Amino acid sequence: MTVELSFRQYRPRALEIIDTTLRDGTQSSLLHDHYKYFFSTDDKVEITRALIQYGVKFIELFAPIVSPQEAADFGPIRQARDELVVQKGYAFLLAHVRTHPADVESALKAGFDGLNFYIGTSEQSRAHNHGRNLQQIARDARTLIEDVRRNHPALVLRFSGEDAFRTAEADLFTVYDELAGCVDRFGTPDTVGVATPASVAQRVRALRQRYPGVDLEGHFHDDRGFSLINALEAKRSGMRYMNTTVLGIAERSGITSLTALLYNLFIDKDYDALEGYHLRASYPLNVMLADKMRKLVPGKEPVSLTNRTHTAGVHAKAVLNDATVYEAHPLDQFGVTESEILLGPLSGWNVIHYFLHEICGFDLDEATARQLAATYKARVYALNPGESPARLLIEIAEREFGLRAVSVPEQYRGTVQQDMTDTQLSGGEISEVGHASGVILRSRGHS
Ligand code: HCA
Repeated sequence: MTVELSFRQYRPRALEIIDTTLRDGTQSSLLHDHYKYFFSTDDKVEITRALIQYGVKFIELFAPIVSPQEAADFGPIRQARDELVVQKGYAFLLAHVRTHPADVESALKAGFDGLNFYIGTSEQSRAHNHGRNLQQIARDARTLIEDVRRNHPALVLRFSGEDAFRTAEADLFTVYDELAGCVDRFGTPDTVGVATPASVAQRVRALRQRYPGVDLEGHFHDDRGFSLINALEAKRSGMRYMNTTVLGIAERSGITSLTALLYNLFIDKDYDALEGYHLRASYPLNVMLADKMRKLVPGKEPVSLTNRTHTAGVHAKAVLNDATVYEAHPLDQFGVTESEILLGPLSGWNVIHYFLHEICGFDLDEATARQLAATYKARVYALNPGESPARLLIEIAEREFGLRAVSVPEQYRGTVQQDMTDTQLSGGEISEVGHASGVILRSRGHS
């Protein structure tokens, strides 16, 4: 069964994430650094499911013309989307297309819900990328997009002047004026990471004033470390659509991290923007992607265990008394808790691998994690209330798979504290589960 819904039937929320983990995310050099190179079809399906479960309604993919593999992967991704429609509502699959008929044709044939057109508009792009002037860009884009609009009125269409923040405002207007009548959104990609909060606010204001009927979409690269603050500023200035990726992975140093953005909107009490997002799944989402990339959730990602890890003696002691001494933000509500990351009956092998490898310090590979996950899943349903899935998993790992935690020199044991307390949970004594790695997990309900 193929489900089709028109964008015209959808009422956009105050903030719509357009997640591009499966497009710009796969352009991340980090995949290469970790010898992963690309996501498998299964990875893509799992990431699609996780994003939709999280509440994302727009997922950007490469146009099928990019490679036979991308073309082949669209079917399984769409099927995963279709299977979640009843439970989570419709999610739109958008093709990232050059303003070129061949890209458009490949996406239309595959059955995408929308097209994200782009072509460079900055001087640098015009001179060295494609050689067209502004008038040619505007005319060609209009001919192509009007044609798509006429023949496929249900599709959601976006146009981006690539490198918009090095494109003079007047130049951007020259192109966008031609297209305002035939697109749903204008993108404003900060392709090379030159934007600042001030220039973002100014640009968003100017575009909103000139095109009140067209929504705006942001895409902020992190070359200066501003991708998060720029996205927050754009949202504050009235931008509704934001490109993100899980963990912020993308070309070069990446773009805005999905969970970092929502976390900060929560801290800023912009609750309207959070409608429909399953915030407690934030950390599990980060863990899943990190594990797929064979790395840790980076320390610079705000929704990370690192932010609940305390090493200085003074800090660790104070946190044992009361976590708020060194933890100001509600990380538990974003899933940085043992109860949330870990270990229910539905935990996938990625989470199991992460827990055993990164938190418990066991030395295990992916294949072992998969086998262990199967054993764990066969037994976890038989646990009585109050029995700990984490304890069950550790027992299976140690007794049946002979795994041992990597040993840590005596003097460092107990000096690192990861605070996994779920302050939202009621009941259950707080106790400590020490591991040979030296990590102390504080959790409720463990004996
Ligand atoms: C790219 C460049 C892009 C496109 C963004 C967009 C950018 O990888 O093709 O289509 O809005 O940063 O400009 O990611």
